[in-house]
Amino acid sequence: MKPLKFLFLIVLFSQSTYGQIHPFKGIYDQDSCNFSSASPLIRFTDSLNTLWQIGEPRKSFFGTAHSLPYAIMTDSINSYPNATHSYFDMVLPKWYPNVIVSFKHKFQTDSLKDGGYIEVSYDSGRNWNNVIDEKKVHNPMMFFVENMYQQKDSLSGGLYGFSGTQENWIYSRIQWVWLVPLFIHPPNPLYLRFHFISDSMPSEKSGWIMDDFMVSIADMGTGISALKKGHDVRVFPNPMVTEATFVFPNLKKEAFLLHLYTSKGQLVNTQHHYHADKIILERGELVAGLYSYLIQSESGLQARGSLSIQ
Ligand SMILES: [Ca+2]
Repeated sequence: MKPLKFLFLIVLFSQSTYGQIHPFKGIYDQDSCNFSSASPLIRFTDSLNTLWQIGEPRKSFFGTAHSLPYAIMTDSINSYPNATHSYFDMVLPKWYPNVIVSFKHKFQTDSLKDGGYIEVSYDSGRNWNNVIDEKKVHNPMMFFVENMYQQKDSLSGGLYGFSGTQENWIYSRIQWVWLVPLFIHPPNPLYLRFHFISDSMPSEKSGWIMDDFMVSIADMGTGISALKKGHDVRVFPNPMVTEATFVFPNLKKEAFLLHLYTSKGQLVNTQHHYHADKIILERGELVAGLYSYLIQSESGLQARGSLSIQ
């Protein structure tokens, strides 16, 4: 590849049609995977996977993992084969009203032919769309990316994706914001699928290496007013054992979200309800302890309180 084209490609990835990630009132990390131990975030659903390996890189272009010792990559030793297509999935634990998915990566492929792309599914893996088409396909309230490919970075077959050579680790981030209106908030967990494809022309290139996946949320905190008084929300029983009922006035028949946080501030449960004036929280996998809840309405009403689980 000519050096000039090289530079052009790298510049392409560092620009974005969707601007920068919006931190609002702060970004809070929720879940991560650095490949030093098994993580429920990463799943191998491609039964024909011949490509993706978690391990220690042993080819010169990859160098070492971003966080030692392990990363996920298209073969730890050999160049990627021609005419290949393999993927792995990332399944977010919950749908958050706004979410940022980030990862560190580098790649070496035949430019505009072989490379990687990311798809998103809102229905647990039945339908997939390229994540760069989010505004066109799912139209979240806001969608931002950093260091991502664009709708003009084509791989073979016309798919949009990363290709060419990215020698140093780059930090790519994707952000969805769904807070208002709540009724379009997707009901299922967000699935991401990381694909790697190559065409029929052999090449001696390393492929794609990724590490340090992170799921974060941004604290929206904008223009929210409290429900009239604290006692407008009743929670019973509190402490709860198997379930608790949250009752609140909902005269405008708005959609409401309930968020439950641990005492350390980690979001562990999000529920959304349409037109309800009560929300029943099932215990599920929640361990005993003290939690705090936040209830938010479509128009920005909110109430906070604490909930004890025995
Ligand atoms: Ca690592």
